[in-house]
Amino acid sequence: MTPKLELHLHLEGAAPPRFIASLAKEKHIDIAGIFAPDGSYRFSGFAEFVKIYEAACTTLTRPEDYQRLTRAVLEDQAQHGVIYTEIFLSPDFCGGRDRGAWREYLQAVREEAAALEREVGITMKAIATCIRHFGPDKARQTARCAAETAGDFLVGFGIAGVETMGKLKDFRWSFDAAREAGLKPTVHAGEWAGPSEVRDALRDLGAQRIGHGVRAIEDLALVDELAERGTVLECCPGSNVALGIYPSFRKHPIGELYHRGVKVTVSTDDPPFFHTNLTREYEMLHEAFDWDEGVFATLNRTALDAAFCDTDTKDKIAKRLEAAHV
Ligand code: MCF
Ligand code: ZN
Repeated sequence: MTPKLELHLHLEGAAPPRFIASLAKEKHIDIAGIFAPDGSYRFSGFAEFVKIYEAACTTLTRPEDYQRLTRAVLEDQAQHGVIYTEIFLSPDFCGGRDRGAWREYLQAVREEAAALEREVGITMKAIATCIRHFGPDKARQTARCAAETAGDFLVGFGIAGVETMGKLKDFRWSFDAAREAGLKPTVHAGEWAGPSEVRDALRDLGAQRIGHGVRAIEDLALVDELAERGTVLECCPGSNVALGIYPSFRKHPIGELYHRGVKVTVSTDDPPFFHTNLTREYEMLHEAFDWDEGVFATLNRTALDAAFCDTDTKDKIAKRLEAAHV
């Protein structure tokens, strides 16, 4: 199987619905409304997605819940050939932005990730993420949690959530604090809003990578700029199609962005919500654009170059990629 890197995956968003349903039952939390009769997550459109995502998070109340979740998610990724993954985690959901609690959650995730690295050979790093629709004040608390725990496991700082709310420049303090602590910045932009959000992410927050970024395609001068700067887009085509931004993989701009020299990578975002996994994403891209192993090897190499981890980890992953392509 092609070894794969994944740079854009929300930990709670990767929780299988059965996992969340069983925690809800255990804790007598009534979230039955978030499930369809067949047991999958039920939502229609982005606003409802955000609502049920956050409802699912109410079942994750202890570090050990995140520990179990980490195991479930990494085991699943390893099944799809993922050897390196960066996962979004938020102090907002892990202990309600309390710095002591956040440390405990992060430690639980980190220990389980280390166990999985030994057991199935997948390397995980974490990106602390603030939530745009919670506003800049809460983001500052999130950034303080993140800055205190920056290191070889927590390597990045990001922002996700409702892109049409607020202005990115209002989150500058948080991104500056995170950057000073050594965390590398990635910004969800150009998904629900147009190219101007991508420009803001670069200018106001100094984003090294853009989460999604696909709507940059609506401004070809920006596309050229992204290509020249070498900014990496964390594209999640299946997510965009499932949420209705594009009608199909064939109509997704990842093909044209790649063709125009933009550095693109492929991730699943929130796989059980979008009925996808990385194997399916590759298959759909093969069908839509005739991408072959050579293109996928390029995308994985791009992901490795753009990874936020230390150089020793990069060297180790590079060797595994090379071994697969001789
Ligand atoms: O990338 C997708 C869609 N665009 C924006 N935000 C999210 C996506 N998946 C999860 N999120 C948000 C989610 O609503 O990320 C936050 C939640 O607020 C969690 S980050 C650990
Ligand atoms: Zn995302």
